Amino acid sequence: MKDPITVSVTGAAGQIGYALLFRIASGAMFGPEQPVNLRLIEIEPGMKALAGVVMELDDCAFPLLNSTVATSDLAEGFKGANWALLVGSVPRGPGMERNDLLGINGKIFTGQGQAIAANAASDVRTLVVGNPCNTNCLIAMNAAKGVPNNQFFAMTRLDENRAKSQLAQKAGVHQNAVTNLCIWGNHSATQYPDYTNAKINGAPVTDAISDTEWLQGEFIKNVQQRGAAIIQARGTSSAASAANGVVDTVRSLTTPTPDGDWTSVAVCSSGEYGIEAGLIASMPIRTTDGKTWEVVEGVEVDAFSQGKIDASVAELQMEKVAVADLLV
Ligand code: NAX
Repeated sequence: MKDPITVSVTGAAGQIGYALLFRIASGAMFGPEQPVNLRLIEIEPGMKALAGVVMELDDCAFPLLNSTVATSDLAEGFKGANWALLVGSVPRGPGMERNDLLGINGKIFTGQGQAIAANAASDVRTLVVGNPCNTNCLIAMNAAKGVPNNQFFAMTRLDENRAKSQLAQKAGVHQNAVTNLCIWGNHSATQYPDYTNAKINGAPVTDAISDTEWLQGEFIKNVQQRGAAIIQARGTSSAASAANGVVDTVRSLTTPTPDGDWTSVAVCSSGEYGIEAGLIASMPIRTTDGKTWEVVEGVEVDAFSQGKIDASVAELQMEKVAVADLLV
């Protein structure tokens, strides 16, 4: 048996946590031969529910689950973590402005970033899911002194998966036929699902879907608004598909990307594609060895795409300004 990987998960008693932990423990995230240690982090009011989740994990008798810790102490929670999955955050309440939310969550991600730097393994990779995830990731990255910026990610994989399904359904093909789908920018309603570079069965999307008005209108809107549509239908926000996005993101960052393809994840920009350096922006990413990743270069950005990317990056710049006092 290999040495276990230690995975810390915040918001572990929440709905995404409930859909995520069992998939990590079952081997869906790191494969069928990789044992895991789970370190589950909740705030005090969530600890009772978390105890119940731990009972259920015990009751699964997962062969790959080596140990489980449940705690509200960040130092204990991030101890030895190889992966920190930051899912927990405070939801936007009635009358709360986006900037209020940024400020409240910002403080949480400062503390978590510091605790990661002080307690996690040196190779720790952090994936932020809790919204607003790009800017929360920016805050955690800045607070985690000594941890390289290229070990921080924010999740846009659920958006990528949503976009692939939308295109596949429109074209009448299986979703496996859709590749090279990049989500650019912010995980928000300004995100840009780039159909111009996506492929269906290896050919441009427009070969299979000639309805440009749909591609530039309804398709983009459907992806941007999918979270709201799920809340309206289900009465609560996406959880299983979000947890699946987390599993997919980690798998993509730990296994080689298929030749010629890429995946979407928000990373710290070094100025690629004119995106301001230091912002956490979603871009096309690939890994060759399952450890190091790179931004795919040379993806064509036409005028339509550029306008959409600029709008989403402008929103990220505004968010950064709103949390400037937390980025010291
Ligand atoms: P829930 O409200 O069900 O669960 C959140 C959990 O986090 C709660 O149990 C709460 O006690 C805990 N929590 C709050 N503050 C914490 C802290 N400081 N430390 C540790 N735990 C803390 O939300 P859920 O549906 O699980 O969603 C979690 C987050 O994911 C939300 O911010 C949500 O907006 C975000 N999402 C992000 C997505 C993405 O693609 N990036 C998609 C799905 C989801 O909307």
